[in-house]
Amino acid sequence: MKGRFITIEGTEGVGKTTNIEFIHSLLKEAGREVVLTREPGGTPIGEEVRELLLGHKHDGMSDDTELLLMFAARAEHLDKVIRPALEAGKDVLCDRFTDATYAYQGGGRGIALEHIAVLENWVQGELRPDLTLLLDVPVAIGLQRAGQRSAPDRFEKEKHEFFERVRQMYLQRARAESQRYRIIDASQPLDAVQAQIHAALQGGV
Ligand code: T5A
Repeated sequence: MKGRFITIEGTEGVGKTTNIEFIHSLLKEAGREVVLTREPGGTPIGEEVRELLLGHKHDGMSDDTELLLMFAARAEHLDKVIRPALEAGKDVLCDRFTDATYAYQGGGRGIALEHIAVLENWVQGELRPDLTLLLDVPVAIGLQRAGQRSAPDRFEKEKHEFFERVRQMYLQRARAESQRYRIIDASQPLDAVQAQIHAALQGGV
């Protein structure tokens, strides 16, 4: 049996890290074997690429370099973790995936969506998430939450307008692919957010 590929998305500080363990426990309670992973990252090479992308050592990185590094890490992740798990019948629960590339590199940086689609088709073939939970909050609230938690990474140093474009691209994609996406109002208190997540998962994949 093939496993299900579930991704969690959203702008900075929406609560992905906070909620992913909750989702993990719901899936396990439902009897699923789950591989919990993240992007960029999820493999030794991917985690090294994550450091290049999020650290401040390469603050002047070109937009195309950033895009290609995201997909380099993703190719390794698919080969070593995601495809083997799905083929073994396990669910894969991934903190961010290619929707983040459309939102950040497409919406945020302004890279042509057609270029991202070429890489998506090359690296993923036909593989797409079965379900994507988009945690949505106004940008100001997300940045405030993220700022309280840790020092800003290379992305978190971008301006408010950048994250507004990221958020709008996520929402645009969610509306265009409503079969796959569930939009969660993550501006609510945590118990209300988790009630929405529970309902979204019960709705099936
Ligand atoms: N990226 C990634 C790209 O540009 N392209 C790509 O293709 C990919 C895959 C990755 C960065 O890489 C970029 C996007 C990102 O900038 P990341 O660590 O995955 O970085 O992403 P972040 O958004 O930076 O993750 P964060 O850890 O900052 O945010 P979370 O996980 O969404 O938020 P979380 O859970 O840490 O919560 C933040 C704070 O809010 C509180 C929490 O307790 C915490 O203190 N909180 C709430 N407070 C009140 N009410 C609620 N409902 C709350 N929920 C959480």
